[in-house]
Amino acid sequence: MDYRRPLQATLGAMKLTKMSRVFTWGAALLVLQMAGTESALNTPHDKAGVFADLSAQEIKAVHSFLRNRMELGLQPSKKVTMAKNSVFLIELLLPKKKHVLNFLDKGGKSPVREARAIIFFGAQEHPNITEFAVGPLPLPYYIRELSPRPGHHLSWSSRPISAAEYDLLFHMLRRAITPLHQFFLDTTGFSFLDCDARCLTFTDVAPRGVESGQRRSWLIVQRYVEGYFLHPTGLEILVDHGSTDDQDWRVEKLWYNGKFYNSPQELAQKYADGKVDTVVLGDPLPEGTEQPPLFSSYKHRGEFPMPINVSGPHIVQPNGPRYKLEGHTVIYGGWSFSYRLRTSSGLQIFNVLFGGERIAYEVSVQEAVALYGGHTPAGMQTKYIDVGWGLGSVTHELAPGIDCPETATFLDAFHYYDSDGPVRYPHALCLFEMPTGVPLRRHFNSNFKGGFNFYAGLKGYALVLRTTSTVYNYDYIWDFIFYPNGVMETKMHATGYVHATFYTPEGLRHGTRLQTHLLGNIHTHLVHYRVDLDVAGTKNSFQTLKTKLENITNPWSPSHFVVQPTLEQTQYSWERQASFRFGQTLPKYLLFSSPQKNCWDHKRSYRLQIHSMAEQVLPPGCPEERAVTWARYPLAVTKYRESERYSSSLYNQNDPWDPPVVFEEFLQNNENIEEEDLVAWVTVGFLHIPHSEDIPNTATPGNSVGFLIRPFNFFPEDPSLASRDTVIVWPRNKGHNHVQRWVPEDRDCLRPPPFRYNGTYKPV
Ligand SMILES: [Cu+2]
Repeated sequence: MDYRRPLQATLGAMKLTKMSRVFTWGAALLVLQMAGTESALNTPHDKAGVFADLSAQEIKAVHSFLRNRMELGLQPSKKVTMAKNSVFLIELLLPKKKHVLNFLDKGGKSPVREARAIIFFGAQEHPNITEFAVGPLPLPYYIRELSPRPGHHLSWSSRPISAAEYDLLFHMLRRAITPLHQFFLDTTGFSFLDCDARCLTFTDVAPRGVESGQRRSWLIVQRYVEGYFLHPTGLEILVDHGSTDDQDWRVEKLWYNGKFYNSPQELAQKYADGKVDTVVLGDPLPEGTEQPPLFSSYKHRGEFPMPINVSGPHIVQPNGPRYKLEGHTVIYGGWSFSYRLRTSSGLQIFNVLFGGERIAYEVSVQEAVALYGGHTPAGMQTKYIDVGWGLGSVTHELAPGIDCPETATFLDAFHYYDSDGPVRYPHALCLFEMPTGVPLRRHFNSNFKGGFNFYAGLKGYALVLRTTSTVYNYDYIWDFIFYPNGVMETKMHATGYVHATFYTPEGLRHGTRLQTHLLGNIHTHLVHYRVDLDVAGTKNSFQTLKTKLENITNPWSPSHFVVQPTLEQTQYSWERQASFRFGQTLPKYLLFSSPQKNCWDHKRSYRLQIHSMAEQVLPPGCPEERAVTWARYPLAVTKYRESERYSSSLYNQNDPWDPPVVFEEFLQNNENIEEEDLVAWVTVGFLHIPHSEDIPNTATPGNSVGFLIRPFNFFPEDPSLASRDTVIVWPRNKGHNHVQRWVPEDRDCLRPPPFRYNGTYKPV
């Protein structure tokens, strides 16, 4: 992951000569073809280091630079107090696009490399959060304050929760609910004190309160067993932990099995008096080996009618990978792109080229939210806005053969998030080529006499860049997929444990009973992507195509009518016009066009195709909706602005009432979008009504959403014609048919390396 690694001389430059050149591209000829004449759009891959995440050394350099600034008064993040100044996050601060393009395309100077550092200033009268640019890397000597939004101050209460805060919360809770010890033992068999294998834990939900400035969290008390998210005890506790002095933290309220109590003492007293409607939970860990596994466990149970005890098919790659990884740049067939795993928000790709031409400058995950309904206070309170929970940082180890094929290249990531130095996340990303299982193209040319004139097919392959985010109970799998025909796809698969609350009959209005004491709450997953398309240059326009029926007199039979579709094209001039609300019909063809035309006089375009079942969840204007105004629009097209690079922030979760980033404001100036540098903002998602088969986990089939960008009159013909994976069969009258292929048939089968999984992530 070190971007400064020396690069091979063969990867000098790619030549671009309009459209013709792209057809000489092919996977087999990859490296040879990349040595060509310099041209404006060439991107030597060492230059792509501008997009590379900070290396461990760079993070250390920034951290020690900050620690040495005595006026900052920094203390370790792990120090268990809120009243301290500490560095919460360090990540790459992307340079301005115009500087990067000047560097990549015009031989301009390399943009200064800078870090974004977030400091929590808790050790002062008016605690605050301040963001800084620190540079230049690798040897920083300056610091500059950054403003997420002019005139907006980051409220102290908007900061993400830290490990130190959890530590304090846990200790405070243990103290505060001591009066409930017997109540816990009687109703759950578990406790917070002296509990060994039978401990209680909690899940906190957000937002934390009902208005800006608050930090009041509802905690769901759960039994700490395998899959504890599915083991609520029926008790939920509201804690005010807004003060920087944890001695001020208080339990404000409790909810138990449908009723509210004002204090742990009140609940304990009423319980002792026999005035609490208790639910005694069965033992989830009964003694004896004959017991079936816990319902929340991964251990297999039940029988398939036809048990299969041998392993399934594998991907093998006898000749090694057909993609190349140079630093943070991936080269595959006609594709080349750079990637980054942004600690705060997640996976991003940059400088996406096909056949040497830029298709997109950036495609990136911006936010993932899950908005819930429920009868319990925690259920009705939950609106998870996951960047505020470290969405980009919780990129845990991928398992070969399960999370990615065994043949994948696994890549580590370094995050500085609520730590005191870089933490290595081994195998956080994987990159692999896979057979898609369906031909990219095929045709059987029948002779309609029991034979054929020819058969031809192009094997279906795709390259996948994948990472995951495990946000407590839930796992998101993030994919960027590249096909040989110039199509790129993004996908989010949802899996992991559902967010669930204690079952009461009233809860059925908001979800499904999944176990004796478990309600799976309804929720909607929404994901926001930024798609900075640069379709053959930065000057693009947005237009849509749809069909309109016409009813005309049949020209060859005038007494009859012909009803048929016609093309209806709409040009969009203003941001507001190109912001499509949920509920409005989105035209089928969403086209981002270059002023350049193809040889048939059509504008060279890329089409955005959205695969989603999302709808408007919160009515515009309701209090917390301000944090997720992007979720009003399945698609909004804006003019590129440096100040509009992210649609959400680390702070939107804990201050959704007055967040620093409000996407709606990007549209307020209603800029002209004709022949401008355009950005498409795409919201995808789905309603999740939990069902019994979400036990133990939500499964990926059917739970993925995303979008594709597809060439539309961009190339004169299908660019996958350059692929050598085509097979053509010609019939022969005698003997075997003639098989034409360009890649030798492979009968070898090399074994992939044995399964290994470490599962730890450590400071470096
Ligand atoms: Cu879900």
